[in-house]
Amino acid sequence: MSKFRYSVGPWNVAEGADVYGPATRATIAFAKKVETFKRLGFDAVQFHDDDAVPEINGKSAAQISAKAKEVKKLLDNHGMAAEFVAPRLWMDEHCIDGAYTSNSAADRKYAIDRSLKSIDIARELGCDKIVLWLAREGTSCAESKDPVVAIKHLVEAVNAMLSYDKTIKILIEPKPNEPVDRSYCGTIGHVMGVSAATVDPTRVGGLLESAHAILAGLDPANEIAFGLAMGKLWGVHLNDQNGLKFDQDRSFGVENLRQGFNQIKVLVENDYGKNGEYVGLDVKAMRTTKDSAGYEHLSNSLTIAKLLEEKALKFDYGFQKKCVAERNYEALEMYVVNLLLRG
Ligand code: XUL
Ligand code: MN
Repeated sequence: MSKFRYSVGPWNVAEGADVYGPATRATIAFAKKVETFKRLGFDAVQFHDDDAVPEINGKSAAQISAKAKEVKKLLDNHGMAAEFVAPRLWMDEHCIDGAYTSNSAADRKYAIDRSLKSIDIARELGCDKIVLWLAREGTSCAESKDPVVAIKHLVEAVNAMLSYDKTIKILIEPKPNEPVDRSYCGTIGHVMGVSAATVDPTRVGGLLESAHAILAGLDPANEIAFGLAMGKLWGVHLNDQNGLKFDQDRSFGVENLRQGFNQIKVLVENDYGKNGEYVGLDVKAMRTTKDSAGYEHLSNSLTIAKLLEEKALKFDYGFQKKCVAERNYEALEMYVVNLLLRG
């Protein structure tokens, strides 16, 4: 029995298109995905704003609210909660040069207005978390933006959200690159810096994605630990990543099992979830996957996470202490490998 509640986004079941080739799987309707997520053992759905309210730009406030209410009803019918809403700014024509850090004042305003709409949607869905994946906040041409001004614009945008709704929480999801080459907010440490600079740091925290930490050359378990130590780890996107390349969103634990174990271990040790946080997955099926296996990356990730949870609970802290006292980390390391391989 897992001590965690798990969440997943509708984009985690996709058609398999990549930048070099078209879709390889059929589209599945949102309602069908929610039903299947529930059956697989998930408790909550993660949303982009336009996952909940498609074609958001053309809709009035009343239309947005009506559509969000419909989605809430669907979630209720399946006994599912909404974990967060994330404005999908990177897809919009106004955000070609970034959103909150765009060089265009009009486009920065668009980005903030749309983020406030995400807050309205979150309220309708019954959740109090907004996730900001800062996809295009940075540069590919380094000299195209004043980085100091841009980072201050980022803080101003978060302040605008905090002032709009006095109880909303903002979770920044850091990523060092992709789609931009140089991100302004690449690690959980950067997130803490932005948080401290806002008008209400108590409502600005982080969501750590394993693959993003690996892309920054960092250990995801330590990044999770940093957020936990600051009391600001309010979400995670567990997945895996084979080294420094494009963002792979592999199934959790399939590339580096020990690293996966240590992420679960630090979450278990610190009673993550005690304030209602979910263990989110952000995993993608391989393009080669057939329709018939279109959810297996999710069920596999869940199984691996739960098995690692069992391993974390079995971890022998007495033996660990002995190894530390003797400074025999060779023995400790072998113990961990044996725990993972033999049980
Ligand atoms: C992108 C990524 C996003 C966010 C949600 O790398 O992880 O899916 O998690 O906007
Ligand atoms: Mn993510």
